[in-house]
Amino acid sequence: MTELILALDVLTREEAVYIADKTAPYLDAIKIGYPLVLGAGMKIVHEIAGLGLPLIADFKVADIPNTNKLITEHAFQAGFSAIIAQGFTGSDSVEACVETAHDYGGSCYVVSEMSHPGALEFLSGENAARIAKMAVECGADGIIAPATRPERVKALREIIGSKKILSPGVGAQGGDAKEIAPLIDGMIVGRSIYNAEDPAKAAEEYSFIRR
Ligand code: NUP
Repeated sequence: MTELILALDVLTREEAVYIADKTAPYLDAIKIGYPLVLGAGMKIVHEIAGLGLPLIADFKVADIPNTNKLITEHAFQAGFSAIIAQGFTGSDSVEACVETAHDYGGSCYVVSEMSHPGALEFLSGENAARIAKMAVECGADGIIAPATRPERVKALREIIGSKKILSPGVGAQGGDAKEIAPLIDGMIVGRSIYNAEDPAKAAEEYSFIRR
């Protein structure tokens, strides 16, 4: 089974609560990042957590170890159950996020290769592979890999084995849900659900990946 994770990148509390509430029956988790917490404040996390779904903090944490630890602590205290960190900062920074997440009984996912075209300029190929290997060595729970490049997801799977792959890039970024779903553990979908006329129906249409 592949999980469906909503990227809740709307900007207001009202939109966030409405969309999360409507789509929740079809979701396995909700990912919240800067657009929503900057728009609605961190208190939105507590409110959305009330739906009972796991919440993933997409803060792409990318600082020195001490700052990474402080950010991760803040996220878990706010009600998140997982956090996404960048991997290019190196193993000490990643370890700070992983250890802090695990101290809270949560998970940490490390971005190995991003889904947008510009990702190919610096952080794909060999560098992405090195990041994935390092993420495993640091005890991360999984990686973020691009639904826009299934062949890269396959290559990264060879490196990380049974660790989880969460994959954004389906829909608005051009990735194909049917093609990517069998290769990953969690599919992250944002605009093609929250911008749909009927977000619940749009989320339900992805339910085939959960079977
Ligand atoms: O490589 C990445 N690509 C990506 O799109 C890493 C991410 N975390 N994301 C996030 O996934 C992005 O910030 C957004 O929240 C979501 C994809 O949303 P959408 O393209 O489906 O709207």
